[in-house]
Amino acid sequence: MSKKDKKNSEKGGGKSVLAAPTERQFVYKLVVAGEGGVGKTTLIIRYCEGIFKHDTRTTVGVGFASKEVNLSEEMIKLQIWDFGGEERFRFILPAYCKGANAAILAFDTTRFQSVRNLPEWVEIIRKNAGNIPMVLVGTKVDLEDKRTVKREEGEQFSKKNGLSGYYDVSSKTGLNVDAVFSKIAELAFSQAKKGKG
Ligand SMILES: Nc1nc2c(ncn2[C@@H]2O[C@H](COP(=O)(O)OP(=O)(O)OP(=O)(O)O)[C@@H](O)[C@H]2O)c(=O)[nH]1
Ligand SMILES: [Mg+2]
Repeated sequence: MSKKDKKNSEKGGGKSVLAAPTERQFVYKLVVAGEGGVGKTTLIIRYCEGIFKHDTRTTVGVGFASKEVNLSEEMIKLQIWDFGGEERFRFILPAYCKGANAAILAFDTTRFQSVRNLPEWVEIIRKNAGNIPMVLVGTKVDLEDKRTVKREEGEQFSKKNGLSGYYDVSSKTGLNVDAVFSKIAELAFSQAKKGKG
């Protein structure tokens, strides 16, 4: 909020102070990052539309979605930026990190290489968005037979890199999908409050 807006809102927007207060809404920018094919777009679709889409296409550049979350009586709108994980899009991502309030970092629990590359993603985000809250997710846990990365390894990476937690997720079964985004909304909200105080 600009100084002028703040002053106006304190004065009741310069109009009648008797006007009924409108519902407050907090808008936060969330970026979702991680290697190509780990399931970022599928996770976002599962969260926003409640469906498992098995035939997503590679995200070309960056995708966008948004959803409102109700967090203990506050309306929070998440603007979700879905990063194309393929190497060829890497150069445009720093610009999209700017102003982000929180991040979801994803790797594929069936593909060890996607964990190896996590430090690069942490760096891209920290360098361009600062020290924002970040949650790590290990995707596709419904594919139990193919799993090569254990939950403990995700938890360890999260701790070691100062992230705000780890979740096993499945966009197929829906496991932890809502929980991850609720956690992100909560973290972005409390971080913003801290910044103001
Ligand atoms: N079984 C299973 N498959 C999944 C899950 N999540 C994603 N997939 C599959 O993984 C493939 C890649 O998913 P995407 O969501 O397109 O991956 P992405 O991370 O957005 O990839 P980029 O856009 O290239 O960065 C798709 O075929 C999905 O159906 C899951 O939870 N379970
Ligand atoms: Mg995608």
